[in-house]
Amino acid sequence: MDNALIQKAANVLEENWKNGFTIPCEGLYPFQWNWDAGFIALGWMHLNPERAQMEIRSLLKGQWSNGFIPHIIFHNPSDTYYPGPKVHQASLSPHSPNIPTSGITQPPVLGFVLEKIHQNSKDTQASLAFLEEVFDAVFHNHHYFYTNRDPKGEGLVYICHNWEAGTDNTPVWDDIWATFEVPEYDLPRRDTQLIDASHRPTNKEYAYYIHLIELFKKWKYNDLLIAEKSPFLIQDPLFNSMLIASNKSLIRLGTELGRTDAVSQLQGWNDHAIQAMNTKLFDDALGGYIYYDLRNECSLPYLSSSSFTPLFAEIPTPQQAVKLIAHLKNGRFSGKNNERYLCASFDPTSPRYNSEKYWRGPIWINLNWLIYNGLLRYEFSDVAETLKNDTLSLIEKYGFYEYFEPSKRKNETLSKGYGGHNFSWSAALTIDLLTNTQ
Ligand code: 9WN
Repeated sequence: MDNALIQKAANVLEENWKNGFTIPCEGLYPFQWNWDAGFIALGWMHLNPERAQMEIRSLLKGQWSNGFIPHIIFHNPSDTYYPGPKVHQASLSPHSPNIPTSGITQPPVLGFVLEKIHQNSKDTQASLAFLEEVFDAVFHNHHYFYTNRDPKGEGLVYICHNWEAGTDNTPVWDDIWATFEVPEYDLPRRDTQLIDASHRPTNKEYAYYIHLIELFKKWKYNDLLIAEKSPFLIQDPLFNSMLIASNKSLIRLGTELGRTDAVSQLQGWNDHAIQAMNTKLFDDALGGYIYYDLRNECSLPYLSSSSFTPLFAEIPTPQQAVKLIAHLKNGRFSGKNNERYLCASFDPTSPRYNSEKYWRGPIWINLNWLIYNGLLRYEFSDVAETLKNDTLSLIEKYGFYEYFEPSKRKNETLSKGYGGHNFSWSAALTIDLLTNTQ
């Protein structure tokens, strides 16, 4: 079964490879996306290491002069996606490159992706040469975050748009949307024409997403103005965990490359960041990491799959880790009798939970991969095994969908996953799950 599944996954990546980079999904997402590129490179590293490097090089072509890496690089024209380059207008920023990009970012996975590619390499000399080529760019990106997105010097960086989170319409944002009004926009959406609209965000939610982009354009994507005025300013546990995990990887890689200054800078950021995660973003009563609304100065007390991702960066203390896994075994996320596959993207006991809609409940493969690897790091091998088996059985049954139904009972009646099909990171991470023995 493993070889056949790996072959099917390889076919998906091959189909989505566009001569230098990989699109997440034909039609639905026709450009290069930031954190997708990282996860996709982890699939390519097993199949074709040269392509893993090309994927990263292509992403870095979109890097801005201040170190910022956008969430979409528009390498190629396409009219199947809204909002495209004309809406984002990144060229309003003096830092933007000469290739069209968006002006918002996504979770910084590149640091740990580089380390995994390096560990997996059979040619150490070539791998070191590649690291020499890209290390500074990734370090510059981390420098950008800590110098521009942590206005109070707390060790935690903010995101200013829901698309920066990657978990685009998590119900956590419902509280934020309630704090401001948006005009009516003409929304020439393509996503809802391509796939089942009930799996996608509503037009009302899209109006908020577009409104934020319009504000940033008015401010020419100036970070100081965004920090001062953006109605959406969130410290996100997933985003910060990715940054911390990537810091740790860059520390190890930088040590190997003899980059002493960068390493001590990264170490300083990380010590501060880990402490802040465990004090400010851990909710002891809920037993998990939560978001903090920096604009309205309040915690957002909801559990989501992001709540578990600090495990991946080895942030939780052993006591905190025990609280986290309680939700995954006869608990809130698994259900009292483990009647759900792991891991729902939002707290299934919440009235805001919707098991079919985008990030409001369904299972996503990249989050499962992060949580699985995090559980292994804490030696919770039985829950890790369950999570891996759940992931692979959904993929095996339906194929490489974008997201999946958590309820075991409901799955008995389904013949498909949710969202886009032949989705690249679902394929890439399946390959890694089946290939990597840790
Ligand atoms: C907006 C590409 C991206 C993922 C995100 C996922 C979805 C885009 C969209 O697709 O977001 O960035 O248009 O819905 O939510 O995590 O990176 O796969």
